[in-house]
Amino acid sequence: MAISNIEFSKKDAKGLSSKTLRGINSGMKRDGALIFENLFPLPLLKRIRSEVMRRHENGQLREHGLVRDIGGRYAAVLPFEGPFLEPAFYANRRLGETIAALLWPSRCIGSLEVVVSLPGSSRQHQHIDGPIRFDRAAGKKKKSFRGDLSDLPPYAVTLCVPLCDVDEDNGPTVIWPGSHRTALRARPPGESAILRDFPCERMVGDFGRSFLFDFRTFHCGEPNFSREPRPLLMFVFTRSWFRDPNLTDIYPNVVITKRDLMRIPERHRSLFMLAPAACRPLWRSLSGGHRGGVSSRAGEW
Ligand SMILES: O=C(O)CCC(=O)C(=O)O
Ligand SMILES: [Fe+2]
Repeated sequence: MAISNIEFSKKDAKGLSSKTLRGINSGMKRDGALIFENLFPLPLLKRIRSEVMRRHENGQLREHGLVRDIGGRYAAVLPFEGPFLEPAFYANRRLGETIAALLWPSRCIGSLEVVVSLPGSSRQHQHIDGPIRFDRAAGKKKKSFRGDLSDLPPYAVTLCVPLCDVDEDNGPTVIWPGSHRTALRARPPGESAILRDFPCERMVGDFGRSFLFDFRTFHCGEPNFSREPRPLLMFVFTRSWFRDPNLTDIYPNVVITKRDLMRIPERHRSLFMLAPAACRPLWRSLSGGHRGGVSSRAGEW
């Protein structure tokens, strides 16, 4: 069965209807993934695309935001600036209510990245984004946690927004729906078990379509055979206690200036709790600032 397509209707305008919420919850439970046809207004997405392509073309993404670069596919953290500061983006009502249905009451932004798959990029290895493991040492051996964690509710989800039309040739993301229930087993499955046990679905579609997946859902990016880059926005939401193990060596994961944070309406501010601008720096006078980031300079993060 194909990944559920959530089409928001007029009934969802003043709060998601119980039918839509049922679709969201049952789709995530069954597949660990959902597709949205009309989450963001197209004019906003066009502004976001121009902003991302400008920063890609002038080299800023690589110079200031680079997280990883493998096989012609690079990921960079984006700052909350320009169109990303529009409430219609970060506090989009339909998105917020979807995230609340999955992670409420403790949710925050985990990161905002763009993955640019360049012409000629190769297939990415099949993976999940942020595993949680409870292994421990038993003498010289590793002991896995034997309990069944496959029923755990989501702890982190990624909203993916391709910033172009995506077809079979220009590097679609491939998802193995249902595979999220296997990721936290005592022995996580290998690639061949996932290929054998789950169908795969390519996330192709017109600009404007987006998809959401559980951190435990196996996926990968396919090669880009076209002549154009394929930019994919990855907007991560997590429970407030979760930290993405793939981002431990970068800082900050959420970039917003103190000034812009103060302009975010108070009811949305907790979304940005992982930004240095949202933290209270301690011991400043003795240590001379923390990691050079949370300094006493006004307006800086
Ligand atoms: O490039 C893609 O389609 C997927 C990228 C991805 O899964 C990742 O960077 O973790
Ligand atoms: Fe990934």
